[in-house]
Amino acid sequence: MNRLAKRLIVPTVLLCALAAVGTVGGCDRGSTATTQGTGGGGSGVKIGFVVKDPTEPWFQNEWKFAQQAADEMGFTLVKIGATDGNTAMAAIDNLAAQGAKGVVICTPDTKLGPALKAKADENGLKLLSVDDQFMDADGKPMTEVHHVGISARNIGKSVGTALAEQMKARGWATQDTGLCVVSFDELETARERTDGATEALLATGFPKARVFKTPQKTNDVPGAYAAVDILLTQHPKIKNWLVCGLNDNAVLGAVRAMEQRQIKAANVIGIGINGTDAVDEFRKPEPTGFYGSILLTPRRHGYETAAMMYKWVTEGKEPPKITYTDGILITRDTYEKVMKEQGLL
Ligand code: FCA
Repeated sequence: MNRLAKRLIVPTVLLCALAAVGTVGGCDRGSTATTQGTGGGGSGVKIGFVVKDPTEPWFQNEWKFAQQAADEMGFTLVKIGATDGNTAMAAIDNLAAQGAKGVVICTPDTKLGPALKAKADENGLKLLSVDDQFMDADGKPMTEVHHVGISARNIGKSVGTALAEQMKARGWATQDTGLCVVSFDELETARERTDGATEALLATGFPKARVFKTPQKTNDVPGAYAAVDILLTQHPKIKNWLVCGLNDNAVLGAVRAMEQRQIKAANVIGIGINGTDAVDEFRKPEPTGFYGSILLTPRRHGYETAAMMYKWVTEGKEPPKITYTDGILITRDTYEKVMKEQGLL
């Protein structure tokens, strides 16, 4: 299946499957489909939770934790996967028509911020953006929309520092090594992460001339694979690669492209972001070039955002305008312990 087809069809299929076990259908709406919570709903309050990529474990975790809040607090959670702008806009109408009072959203397109905000206002829905902050017409963050996001630059810096430490541990010479930056600069949180990683590595004395940025066209594993494949064609002589990107998918795509070129795992240090999407990789019997990930806090992004919204619509308790969350490095050796502690495994 080609990439476009995958992006359009897979979420629909997945959500239709979810809808089949839930109480509400909605598979007649293309990639928009909704599922309602199993429990709760006692308060009669409905809250929407829209995510840009329901196939990504990160977003599945957000939904799982948001559902916990719904079950505990007794409201109905309406989950909507919106992989494109039209679907995201339609999701707001759909929620309003169902009588929802608020929506938590990670939009597939941050430039839609003003349009999404206007639509939410028009429909009397309270709005909280999560992960990807809305942009205004000048490309500046829309600070008037309440937001929960990661401290992207600091998390990126943790990636850069960990790359430098692991490079040192492996005794790599700088002249044999390159930094592969899988970039997605149109998304602010992505740019901040990869810039932060690069900055921290440069601060350790790594030369700027050995930093190679390669843009991914789509924010998924195939998009990163394609971007890194081009980079490797351009630089066939580099022996060791450090890899950073916006999330685990970006680094997984890079690692797969390197494996395809017979670059050994021992010559690759990839460090992702999310952690939730790295579990299958860490479970492989042999280590791969995917060395580690900065584990974020999906519980805070799912449970807390949904709970904040519930309190806002029921008690008038306005959430903070901006909340930043942090992360912690996990590797093959530590992920099980750390993720168990955080209720993620
Ligand atoms: C963005 C990324 C996700 C996740 C989230 C916190 O939305 O695309 O993978 O990292 O930020």
